[in-house]
Amino acid sequence: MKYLAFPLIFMLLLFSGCDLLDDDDDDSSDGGTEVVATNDSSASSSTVVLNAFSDFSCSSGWTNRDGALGLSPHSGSGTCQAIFPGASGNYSITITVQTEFDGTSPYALYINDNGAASGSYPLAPGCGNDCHPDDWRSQCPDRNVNIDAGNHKVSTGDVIKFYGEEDWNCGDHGAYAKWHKITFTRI
Ligand SMILES: [Ca+2]
Repeated sequence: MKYLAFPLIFMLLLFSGCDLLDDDDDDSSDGGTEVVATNDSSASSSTVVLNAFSDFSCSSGWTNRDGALGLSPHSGSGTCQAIFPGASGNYSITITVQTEFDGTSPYALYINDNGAASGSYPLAPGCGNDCHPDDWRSQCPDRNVNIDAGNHKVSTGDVIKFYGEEDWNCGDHGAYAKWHKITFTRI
């Protein structure tokens, strides 16, 4: 066993370094499709995580914005879609978004083109209505928020589609519908 310890520790260090590029303190937005399932017939816990960067095919205009997948300025709106790889069942769905101080991006979630959830991101707190803080990165930095998208029946092979839209709340700068992942927790 001792021969395994060094490679393991080395790999852990490698993986932990991946988060250094993110400017927020959220956990793991990187990595591929993560399917944690039990073979237990009760299927009491099973979680599927679809990563914005690695699991979705997106319309043009999406790019890495401050560590999240967001829209390029003036691209308007865009969609990303993925095929649900998990087992069919009822799931509690959350969308992890990266909120900004200068806009509340509209978003929507569709399952096979049926609307499952929609709304607008909250504002990242700290700057009130001040559109031009001295240093937004320290005063009102982006914050990751889990948006509750409700409970839904999802089947293997369903098309999961995310829609996001820019919001120019501050005239010369705004919010770009930045997001990280969609998590499906079996209920
Ligand atoms: Ca912004």
